[in-house]
Amino acid sequence: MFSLVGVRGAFHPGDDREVFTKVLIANRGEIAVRVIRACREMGVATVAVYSDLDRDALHVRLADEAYALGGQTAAESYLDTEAILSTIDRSSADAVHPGYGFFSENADFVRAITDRGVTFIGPSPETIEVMGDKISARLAAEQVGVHSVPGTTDFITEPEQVRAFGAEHGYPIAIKAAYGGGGRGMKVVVDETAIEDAIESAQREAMAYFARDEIYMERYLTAPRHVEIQVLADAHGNAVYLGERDCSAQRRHQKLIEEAPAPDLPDEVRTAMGEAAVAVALGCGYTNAGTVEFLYEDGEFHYLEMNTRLQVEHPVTELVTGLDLVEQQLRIASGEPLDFTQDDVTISGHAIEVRINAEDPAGGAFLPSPGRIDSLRLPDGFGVRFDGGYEAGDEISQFYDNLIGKLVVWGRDRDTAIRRTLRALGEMDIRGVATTIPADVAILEHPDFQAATHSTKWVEETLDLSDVGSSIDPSDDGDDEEPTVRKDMSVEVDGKRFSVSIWVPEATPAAGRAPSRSKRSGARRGESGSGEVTVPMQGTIIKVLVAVGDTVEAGESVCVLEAMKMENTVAAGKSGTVTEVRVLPGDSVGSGDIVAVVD
Ligand code: MV4
Repeated sequence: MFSLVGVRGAFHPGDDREVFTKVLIANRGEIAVRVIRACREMGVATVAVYSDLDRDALHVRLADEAYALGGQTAAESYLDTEAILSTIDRSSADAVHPGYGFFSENADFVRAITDRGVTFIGPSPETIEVMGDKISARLAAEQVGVHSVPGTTDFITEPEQVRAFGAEHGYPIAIKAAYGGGGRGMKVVVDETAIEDAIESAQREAMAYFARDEIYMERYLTAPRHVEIQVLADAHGNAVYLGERDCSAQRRHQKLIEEAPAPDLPDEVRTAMGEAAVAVALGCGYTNAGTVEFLYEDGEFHYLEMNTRLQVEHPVTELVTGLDLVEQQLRIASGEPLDFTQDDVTISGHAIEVRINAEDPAGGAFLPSPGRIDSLRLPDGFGVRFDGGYEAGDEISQFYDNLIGKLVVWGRDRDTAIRRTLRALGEMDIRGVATTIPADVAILEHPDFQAATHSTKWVEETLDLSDVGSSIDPSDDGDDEEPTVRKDMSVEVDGKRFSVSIWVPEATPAAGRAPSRSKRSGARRGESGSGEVTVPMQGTIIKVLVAVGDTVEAGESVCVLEAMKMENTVAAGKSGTVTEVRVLPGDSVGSGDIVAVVD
């Protein structure tokens, strides 16, 4: 933990406004680190929370105070409301920053903390609820004259409704889950003959994912770009837009690269989209930082939904506007009015963010690659920023989002920014886990990306990743480093964490290195010869591929698990007969849960 020299409490050179005294960050990884940094600059004390696996994580090391939540999985730790509420009490934090994911869009959590007189750094629970429901979010935009893709806000009950819509608007048609989101359960109807099947499978999937089977429809845009507007709104009725981000380079709803501004967007579209986003924000009483998502195709934009949180890709907006969005969030949440207007917002140059995940993109597979980061060399130089959640020696756990960090690069124009991003990626060297860097390089070097002719379909349908190799070098067992003499350790006293340093003789076994990742993953593979088929991470079962009595081979898929927005097959560890199947599609499972037994 750092000790801050100087006086505690918010200070702003040149004025005497007060924000918060102590902010609890209800998150982990890079976003927790990002928030801690902004708080430190503002003179606000920080409180980290941590799971058992994160006792020594970077966000914990950087915060002024840190408290154990207990547990390993997100559900047992970062999503344990009671554990977080009691940490708020113990630490006397006066505000909570939720980061993204976890409790960031959870209205019940917001009510629970505000009931205790603690401020939530985000919008009101009512706004979160309106935007969390697809149809009410669509109606909220419609009310202020902002149009979604042509469609209906009625539930589909009869195939005839879809046939009539197709006759009027044409095909393809998207059938979506009314209480869904994230593209899950969306079905595309290409012509009249496919209506019945699409309705049936959309309802089935909506039920499996969201436990409600109401569906509605829209015209389906075949190759749109994903353009989103960053907004800031204060509690005094002021709202501004801070330009847009293009997030079209995505795979299975997982964004890979984002940029600002959106390339080749006509200025009048940019302005109209910004004004539409502000209208939506003001219309729903929005406060704090938010993002309004649009699809852009053939010169027209269509409202999609509003994200009521700070987003992963917020730094590209920071680089082109010069504004610190987390600082703005704290000021807004503490009741300050925005101290600038729309006319003061200028966009300079171009920014690109590359998400660096611990996933192996070899052959386009993007398989999770948890493990210890043996070494981490970061790029530097003009226009280069790295927002990371880990340092060398830290462990990427299978239980959480595997984002190692984000490389965010500024250039005076898009070409400069692309070249600089490639240069910076070339300097980066991560050992011990595979990373998405080879796929990021393939995207940035591709003529379609450079010409900005790509759409949201491009990575999945056009980009050929079959030649992309793994970033992990199998000959490198990570054992070539000398052990360090000083050891920094943490002790926990009554659930509160303290850092201590001890110096140990180099030669004692206590100073020995942790086993290398390759050895440990070998051991993990050894365990999988058991007849109990377990899931490697928390998620939702979307398909069960075997039934009791089936014979399976070792390595054969038993079910499909959706986790971290990706489909993962869960394979049998040994050959034999299936004697038990313990899950159904739609079931939520936690890491280590047994889905089937093979005898
Ligand atoms: C669409 C669409 C095309 N037409 N709706 C996917 C996530 C969810 N938020 C909405 N999504 C889409 N809705 C109509 N009427 C295409 C997508 C879509 C998409 C949207 C944004 C970013 C990436 C995407 C990838 C595939 C599909």
